[in-house]
Amino acid sequence: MANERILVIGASGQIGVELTLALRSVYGNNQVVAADLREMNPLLEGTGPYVSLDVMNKEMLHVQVIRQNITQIYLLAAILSATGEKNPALAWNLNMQGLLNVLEIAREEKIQKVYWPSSIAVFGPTSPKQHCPQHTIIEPTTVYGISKYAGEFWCSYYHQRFGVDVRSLRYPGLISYKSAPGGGTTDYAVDIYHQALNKGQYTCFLRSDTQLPMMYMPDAIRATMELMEAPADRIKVRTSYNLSAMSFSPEEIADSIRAHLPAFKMDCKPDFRQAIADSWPQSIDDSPARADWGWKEEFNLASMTADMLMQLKH
Ligand code: NAD
Ligand code: AKB
Repeated sequence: MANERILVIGASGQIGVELTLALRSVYGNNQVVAADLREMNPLLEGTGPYVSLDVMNKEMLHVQVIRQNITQIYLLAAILSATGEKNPALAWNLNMQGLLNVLEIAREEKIQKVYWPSSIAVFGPTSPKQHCPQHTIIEPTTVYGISKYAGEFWCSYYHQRFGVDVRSLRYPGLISYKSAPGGGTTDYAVDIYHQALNKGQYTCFLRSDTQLPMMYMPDAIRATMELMEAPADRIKVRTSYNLSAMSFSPEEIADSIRAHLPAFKMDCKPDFRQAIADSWPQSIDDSPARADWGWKEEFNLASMTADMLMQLKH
């Protein structure tokens, strides 16, 4: 473990900040190199090495991997669902070429492990709405979902064909208090807590009864670390594992906030993101993740809300 050198690409983003800090606490600050196109997130300052890097520039990425003696790569740079619908070509380019650059360098440099997240966005309107299984009809209707589904098969291909140990999770919407979300359809479930505390009011861009699968960031980080630490023979799904913790609608999260802030008010003005949300399942069956490497969530809606409000008040 002491010899691992880990590169986190997209380290200044919503997941990247917390994953970098978690990896540094396990592997050592200097063993985890944070990399991003944008400037270092202030929460990473003074916690370890940072390089400015564009994952689309394969040569620059290759040089960093060799120069830093990298043994594991976590690729988090991507364009998410809502931003992707505004600029489909850009989303496809980054989400696909970024992954292919990493997989190819991982193959050439015999990188020990690669992590790349997929999303519940792979599922489309023809997938089951409730308890959507690991293996089912998958016909995504967003460019983000199409790029994630294609990416899953590239991961599986590099594993079967070249032996690259690449692992992946289909995250649900992630809720966090440390760093802001970056252009997804589930971002309302972060903003609502900020607005509840700052203004006592929130206007949601989804209909109040829109159920979506969600997860608190500490569970998502732990799932990622547990997946990556599991022995290779326990990883039976080489596309991407379904992963689940809770499902709720805007009215249910608002009710959970009212248990702490009774005067909180929410209204809804659905926009283009409603169609994206409507195309996704409302709940996910993640039994293969539970059976293969022992996944179990810790947070539900009530315990997440209590923690979010407590953390954001400080
Ligand atoms: P984010 O937008 O918050 O962060 C992405 C980071 O990548 C940003 O800091 C951005 O500057 C960086 N980046 C963009 N282009 C880059 C480039 N060319 N080179 C280097 N860095 C670049 O996204 P996130 O929410 O942290 O998501 C990370 C990954 O997890 C993505 O693959 C996303 O699809 C996936 N995911 C996220 C969620 C969620 O709810 N946050 C859910 C499912 C899947
Ligand atoms: C998004 O809303 O785009 C992401 C996701 C579920 O992949 N949070």
